[in-house]
Amino acid sequence: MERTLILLKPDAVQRRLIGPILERFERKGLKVVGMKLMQISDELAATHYGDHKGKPFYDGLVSFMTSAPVVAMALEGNKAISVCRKLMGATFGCDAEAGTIRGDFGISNGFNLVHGSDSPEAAERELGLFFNEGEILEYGLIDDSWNAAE
Ligand code: DAT
Ligand code: MG
Repeated sequence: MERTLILLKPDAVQRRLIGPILERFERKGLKVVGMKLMQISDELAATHYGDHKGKPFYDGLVSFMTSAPVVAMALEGNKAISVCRKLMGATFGCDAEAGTIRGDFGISNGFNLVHGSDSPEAAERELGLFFNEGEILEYGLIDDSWNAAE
């Protein structure tokens, strides 16, 4: 089982797409183990996207991410990190395949609706940035036992 950090970015919230996007992850079989609406600080956005510091789009990215609330989610499942990246699609909406979140809901490069951790190391770091102790819950779902029998 893996956990990953998913953010529904300000464009997703502003466009009232929280429900349709969350549905993509839920119906695939991912389990929501943490979720909150957050107005993030410049500092948190800068730390989260620290690897991109110095790139031409960085300042715009930080101001976009702090422009309105985001929904932060911790999702759990079998290969959750790569499964979520596949559901999201390629970075730019114009390149993302139809059937993916970015491919179905947008065409922009930067306003691409959703963030997902890209490695186990990133997931651990990013979950720690967005969730405090006790905000990620452990609970059972009936199909956990079915998965265990696979
Ligand atoms: P991803 O979000 O697919 O992991 P990334 O980590 O390379 O992509 O970039 C982080 C975000 O920065 C991305 O979701 C959108 C924005 N971004 C990346 N490259 C960009 C570019 N060339 N122009 C505008 N925004 C860009
Ligand atoms: Mg990335």
